[in-house]
Amino acid sequence: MDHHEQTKLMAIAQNFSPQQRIAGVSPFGSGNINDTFLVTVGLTEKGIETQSFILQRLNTNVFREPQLVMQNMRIYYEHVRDRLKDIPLDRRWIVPQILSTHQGKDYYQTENGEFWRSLSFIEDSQSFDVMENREQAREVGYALGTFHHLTSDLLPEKLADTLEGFHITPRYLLQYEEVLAKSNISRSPEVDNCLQIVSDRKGLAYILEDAKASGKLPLRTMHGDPKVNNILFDKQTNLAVSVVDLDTIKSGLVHYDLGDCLRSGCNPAGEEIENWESVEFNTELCEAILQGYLSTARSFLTEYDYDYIYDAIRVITFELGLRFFTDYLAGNVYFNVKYPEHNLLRSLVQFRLLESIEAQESEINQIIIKASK
Ligand code: ADP
Ligand code: GN1
Ligand code: MG
Repeated sequence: MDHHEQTKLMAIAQNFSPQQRIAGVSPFGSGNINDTFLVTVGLTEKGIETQSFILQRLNTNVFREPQLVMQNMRIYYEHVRDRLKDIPLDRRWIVPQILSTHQGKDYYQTENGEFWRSLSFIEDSQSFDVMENREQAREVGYALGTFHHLTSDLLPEKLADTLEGFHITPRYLLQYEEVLAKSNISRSPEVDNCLQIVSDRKGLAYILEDAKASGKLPLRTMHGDPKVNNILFDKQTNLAVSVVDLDTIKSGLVHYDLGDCLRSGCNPAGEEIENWESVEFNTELCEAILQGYLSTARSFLTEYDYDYIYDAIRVITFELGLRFFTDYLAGNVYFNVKYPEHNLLRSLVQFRLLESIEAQESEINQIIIKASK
């Protein structure tokens, strides 16, 4: 980050902390959508750094109505805060707080339309891009189950839809077909592989939406983006302490959430690995995530919910592969990329993960049956 950028970010950060001297701003985390920074604040004249907060530039190309994102976050925050006051959890559990500007607003907009917000920093925590062992995997399952448990009485219709079509898999298929028809992408074995995988599996796109339409799966409050690096772990205890990245909370199927947690948590090679052919779905981690999830989510799940867990894993993996591939074909307009083929590589990873899930269908189903008992 150059000096000019640093000065600009410090001035923006100052709006969220008018009384204190901003000591520094540095890039933080590894998200694909927003730009995240850690701000350090010097509380004394000498500027000893004693506090931090998170500063984020919302991607307004993705979130066209960012005020609605903040409205949802506030509804969520207040709901969960009140619930935890009544029935606290038996562990450290933190809901990121929205910091107000000195004008009392939940966000700050620059003259050129950039949309900034700040959140309290969850101290002594860290996130992981991949799960390294069963204990961690169990914890991400617990964290998602806790999120669903704490929002099970938050009426989903109170939440605005901040990203139309998000996790409506048939919509992504339609978009893919439109983009493909216009694209003049050069063919390669990798591109052909992706084209074939999508063409063989179009039916997958309808499984969860059909279950929703027929009333088998109800609408609930969902997180929308519970991949493993959106779960924070306490550095001292190694226990999950928070769920972050709350931009996509909305009314939907919790299956997309559980599927997303499993597809990201059971891929120890990670989403960004170059050697995509080595990607495998790890069933031991799957078992641990499900055990953690069901330890808190069992109370509100129905018989049908269990029936669709396997489908949820393959549908969301297919959906994400399709989203990355479509974005590659469209010229990388949605996900942040580091080089032009980045989204192609990401889609190959997800599609290989999907093949591994399909190859282990009966084993995964056994794990689901065992965990549900
Ligand atoms: P993106 O939408 O780009 O993924 P996130 O909101 O997930 O942005 O933030 C990126 C990363 O920053 C997260 O994966 C997490 O590691 C870290 N992070 C976000 N919010 C907080 C917070 N309040 N406290 C500590 N770390 C955070
Ligand atoms: C994006 O923001 P981030 O990096 O946590 C994306 C998710 C994808 C994920 C894949 C709003 O999540 O849907 O599953 O990338 N978020 C949005 O890494 O599109
Ligand atoms: Mg994130």
